[in-house]
Amino acid sequence: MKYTFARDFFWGAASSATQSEGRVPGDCKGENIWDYASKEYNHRFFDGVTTETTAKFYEDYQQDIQKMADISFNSFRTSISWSRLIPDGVGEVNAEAVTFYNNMLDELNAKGIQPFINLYHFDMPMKLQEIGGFENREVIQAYKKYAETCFELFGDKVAYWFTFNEPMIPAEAGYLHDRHYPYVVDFKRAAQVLHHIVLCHCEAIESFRAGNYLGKIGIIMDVIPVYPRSEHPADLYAAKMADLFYTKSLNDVILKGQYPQEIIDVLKKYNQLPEVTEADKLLLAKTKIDLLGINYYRPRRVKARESVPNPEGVFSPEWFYDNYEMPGRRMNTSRGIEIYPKGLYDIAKKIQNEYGNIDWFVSENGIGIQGEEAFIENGMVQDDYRIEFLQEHLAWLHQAIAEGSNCLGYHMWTFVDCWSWINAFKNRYGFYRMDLETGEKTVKKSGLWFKQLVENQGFEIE
Ligand code: IFM
Repeated sequence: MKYTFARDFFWGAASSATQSEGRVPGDCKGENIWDYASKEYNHRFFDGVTTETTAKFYEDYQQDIQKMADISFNSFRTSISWSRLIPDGVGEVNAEAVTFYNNMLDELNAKGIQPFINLYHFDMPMKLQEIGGFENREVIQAYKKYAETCFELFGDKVAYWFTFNEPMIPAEAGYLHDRHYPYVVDFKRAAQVLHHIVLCHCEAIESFRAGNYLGKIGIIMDVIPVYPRSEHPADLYAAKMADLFYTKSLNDVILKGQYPQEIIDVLKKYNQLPEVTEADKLLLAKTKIDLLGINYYRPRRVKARESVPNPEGVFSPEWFYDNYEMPGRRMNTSRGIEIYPKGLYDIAKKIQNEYGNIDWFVSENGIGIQGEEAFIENGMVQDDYRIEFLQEHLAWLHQAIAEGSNCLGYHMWTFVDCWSWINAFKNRYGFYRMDLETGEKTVKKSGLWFKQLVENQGFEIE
């Protein structure tokens, strides 16, 4: 079977500033929450690796971009580090950062690799976190100013902008589930953080439209499609609630301009509603994006709860469902998550049927593997599992496109093995392997397969 994609399909990979750039003396970067947390809460990070040691993109960007060209990328997403550009979050702009981002963007454009630039990928400047981060409404104006600074400085080099990567995560992981700094556990505060993030997104889009910048702007969402254990009404309710909390609430506000009434009702009932003003509602209603990025890694399988939640405990979406371990599910044991390629098709159908078939692309998809050195033969990681993963996901994506989905591209996570939040370098995702001792970056078998894929505008399997 042959899978052919459009000639102008975007092919490439995604990364982020904090996960790839690293630090060098004299870079004048300000501290962000990850620089701080990976030192102060070092025990929470795999092997104690901090943000100082990432994929060295700040130093290696020229060679790295050549390596992207070597495997035929036509696009690449990264983010601007807010605390590199504006070390205190507000105020003075760091001239070193302006030079770096200008050079990096020029290099990408010169190599025919379209830069996709994201403004916020989990990395709040520490100075702003000290006044409450996204919990503090003042930070919305700081973010707006940061976005405007980026549009002004780099607008002539960037055609695709994104306001946030996975906007749910800073709220959910940082304010409810104790994974990201500031390690707060409080649903109502998480909901307020999420609402303020959504307002930041809207404000940045307002500024982008007002400035008449060239190009398109959107947002990158992580979507975990939900599947109930059975058709029993209790399992269906569990699935509905998991989807409402983690996906629909955010998708609806971004793509339909309002929070679903069901989430308002349930949060009111449990006294967890964030503060939302009438002016906020008007802003949400009028904000429209041009392009949606979807990060897809796994499904969420759920069943009806088997116990009653502790009424004195911390309110959370998990009050309404239990996770379900489906017999025979196919696991990526390195990450403890299920591999389910059809999930990508299901997402595409949802966008098509429920969200106006908006233009979108796969902004992340990938497989993180621990101990990948075990697969090195003759100096190259023989990652056939990654090629298989790509083929299976692309086959489902191809089917969705054949059925009318407006999917414009596919970005893998990630270009070269990089630092991950909490897991640091435990799981490797890249098309290139990063040797942490020598800093050497060598292509994996999947990188060469990807090159063929792009050059042939598709692939064939028997
Ligand atoms: O590393 C992350 C990225 O920052 C956001 N999406 C998931 C990736 C892999 O875990």
